[in-house]
Amino acid sequence: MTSKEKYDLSGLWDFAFLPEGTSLSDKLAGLRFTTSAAVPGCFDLTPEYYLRRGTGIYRRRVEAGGEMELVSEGLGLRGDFYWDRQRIAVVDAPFSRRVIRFNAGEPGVHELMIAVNNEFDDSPSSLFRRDYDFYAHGGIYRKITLAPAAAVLADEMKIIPLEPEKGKVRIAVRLSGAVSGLMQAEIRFDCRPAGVLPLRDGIGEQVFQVPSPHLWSPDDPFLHTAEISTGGETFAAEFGLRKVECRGGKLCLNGKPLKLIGCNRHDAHPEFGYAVPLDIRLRDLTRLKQAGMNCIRGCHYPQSEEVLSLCDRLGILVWDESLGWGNHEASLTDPEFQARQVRETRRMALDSVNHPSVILWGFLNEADTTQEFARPLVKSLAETLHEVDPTRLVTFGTCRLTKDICLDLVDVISFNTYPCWYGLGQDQFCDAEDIRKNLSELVEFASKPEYREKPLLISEIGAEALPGIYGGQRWSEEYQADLLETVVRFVLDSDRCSGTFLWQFCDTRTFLSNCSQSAAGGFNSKGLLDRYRNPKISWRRISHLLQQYKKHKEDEK
Ligand code: ADA
Repeated sequence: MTSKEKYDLSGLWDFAFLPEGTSLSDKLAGLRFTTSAAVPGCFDLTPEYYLRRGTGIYRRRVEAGGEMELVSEGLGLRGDFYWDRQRIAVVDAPFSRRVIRFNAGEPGVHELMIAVNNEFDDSPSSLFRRDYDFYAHGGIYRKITLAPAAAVLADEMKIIPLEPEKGKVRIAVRLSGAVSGLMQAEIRFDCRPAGVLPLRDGIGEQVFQVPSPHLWSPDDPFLHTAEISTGGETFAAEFGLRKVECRGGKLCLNGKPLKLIGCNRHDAHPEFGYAVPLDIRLRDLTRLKQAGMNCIRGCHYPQSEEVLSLCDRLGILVWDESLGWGNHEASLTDPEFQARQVRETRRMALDSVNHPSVILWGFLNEADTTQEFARPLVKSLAETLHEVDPTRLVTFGTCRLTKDICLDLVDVISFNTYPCWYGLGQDQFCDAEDIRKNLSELVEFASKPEYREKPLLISEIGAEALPGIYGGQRWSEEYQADLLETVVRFVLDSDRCSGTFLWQFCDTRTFLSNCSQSAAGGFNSKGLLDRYRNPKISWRRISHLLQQYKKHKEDEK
């Protein structure tokens, strides 16, 4: 969604650090910026502040004046924004995109300061608690841009495919600024006029026809462009014509049954934290596609615009989810937690709504959904997502399996299960029969009358493999490869299961390693690639299997 020219504020910023427990307000006056820091970047991965908790203060001088719009694409864990030492905004949700409109005062050079804090908040309303199995980095993870605020601003712009094969889409916009009363917006697709959209106080929606419609699919990821012009402003977005739906318990894309085989992928790197460079993201997703996989689950937080655009272009299907991990009753019943979850989940959906790659929306990974107290929040999150786009599918990753009492509230059943890793049967060597038995029981459960119309996904499954450890026993690369090969063969052969997201794409930093079955050395080592993206045996084994499967399918034609 573009209008005016935006200044990308990426680059070197002045930097100061306040250790854990220091309040910024006491130190603000005497702050001394002794070093520099990269934006985007994570200060707790720099040599000086390696894995430290506290407040990293980024400062930059910028030329500006009058009404301005600052966009923060994502930081963590929370950020306070100051303009000439006056606080103009607080971002209290990690990974969350924020549009900050403010008056910059007289045209000239001003000071922009962002105080980013990564201290843990363990209160029930916290969105990122210390027991999450991924690292709580401190930093500005994603781009910061600044632009003069336009007279007309686009708060929401949705292009929802209704009959994609015919090019029929619904456009819904919510504009603010100089938009009172009745107005009209001109619509163009691929730079060709397509009609006008009547607006009342900046709000309007209508069905339009895309001339020479071209479907989007993983094999042919074709993107159309839409432009909406009104009040001297033009807002543009790319979109794709594709349809995802549930049919008779199967996932279907553009009317054909879909089998999802891919990975859970943390948007993380050991050197950059969550400020992953574009080139690494492009390489990650390209090699996933080259391995024959067709999807990622963006675990466990909203994906960046950059990652989603790459998936649109590469033809990789996406499960995008809002931030949550193993949340319990205290949080699930906490009004502030509930409000924050609804707000952030809606924001995630509005930010990813025009990306054709995003076919699934999720939330609350592995929350305690075995009790009645969980249903109100699960229900309102599912309804919130369906309100943004009734054509997209909603789910959540549950490790409660057959004890889960919230599966009726979503479109797709997604089980996180770790046979032959967690729980019973800690055999030294992988027991394929045990895995098939576990998955068959889940298939049987999901085939019950009340669930059989909902597609079934194995949303997490895997085993730790320490790079370079061989022999076939637990923790070795062969053990993981044997386990994942068994899983992928089961899912490919299963008529009931629509796919799996293997846990996980690559090894990732985590915080707690207080359990003997995970996170050796502070890294979750269930990656099919190691932390620097070197393939483990499992990566080659699964890639080979998927190439064979693809060839077999082609030969069948
Ligand atoms: C869970 C969780 C993942 C990760 C995984 C593991 O299912 O959702 O984030 O922690 O287990 O490695 O144990």
